[in-house]
Amino acid sequence: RVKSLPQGFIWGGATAAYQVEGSTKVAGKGKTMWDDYLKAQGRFSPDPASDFYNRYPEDLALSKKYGLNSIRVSIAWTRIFPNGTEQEPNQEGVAYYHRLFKECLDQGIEPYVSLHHFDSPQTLFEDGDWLNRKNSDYFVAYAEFCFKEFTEVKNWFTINELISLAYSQYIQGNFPPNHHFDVTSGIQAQHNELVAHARVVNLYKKLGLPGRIGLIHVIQPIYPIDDAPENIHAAKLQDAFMNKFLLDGTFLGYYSDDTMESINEILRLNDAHLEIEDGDLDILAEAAPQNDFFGMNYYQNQFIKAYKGESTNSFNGTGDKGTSSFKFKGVGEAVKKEGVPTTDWDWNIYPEGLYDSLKRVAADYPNCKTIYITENGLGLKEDQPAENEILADDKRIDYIDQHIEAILRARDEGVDVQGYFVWSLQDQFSWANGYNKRYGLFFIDFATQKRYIKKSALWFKELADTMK
Ligand code: BGP
Repeated sequence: RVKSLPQGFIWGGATAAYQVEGSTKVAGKGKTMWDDYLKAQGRFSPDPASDFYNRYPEDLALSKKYGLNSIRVSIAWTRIFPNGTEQEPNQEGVAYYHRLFKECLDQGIEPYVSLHHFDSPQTLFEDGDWLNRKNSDYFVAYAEFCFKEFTEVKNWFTINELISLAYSQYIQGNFPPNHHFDVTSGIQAQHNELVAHARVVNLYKKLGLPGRIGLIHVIQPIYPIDDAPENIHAAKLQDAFMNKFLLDGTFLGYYSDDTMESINEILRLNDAHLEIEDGDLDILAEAAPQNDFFGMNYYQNQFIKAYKGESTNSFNGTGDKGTSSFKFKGVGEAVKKEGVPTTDWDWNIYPEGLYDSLKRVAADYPNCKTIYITENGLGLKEDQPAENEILADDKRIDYIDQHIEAILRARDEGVDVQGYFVWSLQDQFSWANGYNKRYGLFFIDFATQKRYIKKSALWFKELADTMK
């Protein structure tokens, strides 16, 4: 059953600063938008997370041992500029990332580095986060600092999952500031983040730096639940909001008429509006052909049915199967499809959606060159293994195996996929789910921080060896 990976394939594990580092109050670090929010919520703490701040050498050694050649990490903006706005960097934060990158390179693990992974500085968050365009100036300044400082990094991502941030903050309401169906903010945040990304890409290219740069979108392909015309239309609207608006802006450098027709219909039905300032589209157009690569995250698809009532939703952040619902006025309602399995968090398991998404991006966006799958994986509730026991996570292996299969199929048909990062390298803190949703190749006992091997790590190694 073991397939083989193409020579030179990027084979890595993914992490994000706030989800793994812990140590949120040390060495001059500033608060992110999560610190006070999580404290007030009282469900779970971002400390110690996976204690990666201290234990990165151990996790990198494990990565190497199990055949990984790359890692996704993010820089915590608030370790470098604690308020997001300072002129002078926090040297302890700068030194930490130099140590981390050095350890990666010493272990032969190539770092792929994001500048923003859901962790806006608290001060900027209070000032409107991405909705306040002034904050993008601070983001560009932070990016420029990182490019000039961390010259050992050759692969950059600007922002991780622009849609998830906008959607979770302003539509689904499960990220601070917890707005539900605030459609104006939900679309404006997408646009503003995209312009910020484009400004950073344009800057990177102007600086003539020797590395590569791109961004990360999660793609959730949307399928109508059946062939009824109203359901097909609902799926088209939801797709424009979740995928096409950002893909167009990123790789066409403008929002196509077809996309704007759908977006405007959604805005009209929800009394919402989008402001595109003079010059924004020039910035997008300049960046579109300059992305060196595209990071695609993929977990699941959505099946959609038309919905005309008032918007309402409930988020499953506990793993109690069947507790989620999503109904977006005039757009659609998420429904389950018979025969498509779901996780305890109600996520569809649908590898075909990854194949379809790769084919779609390759067909519709010629500016999208090399693709890396920058996240894909399965969240499970898992029990503490016994000393020296290897945790049997066959479900995860099966999930990853089916998705690798989809990737290799798309590749055989000409889609330029050059790598895969599993979400996640080790068990981590999950934003809206806490610690019981585990994704890692390595199990962590969060109380002692001891690492245990899961069977999926062995499977990963076996596949890595096919490249030899
Ligand atoms: C992506 C994020 C990650 C990660 C993952 C799993 O959206 O980029 O940060 O958390 O999804 O999601 P969750 O933790 O909600 O299960």
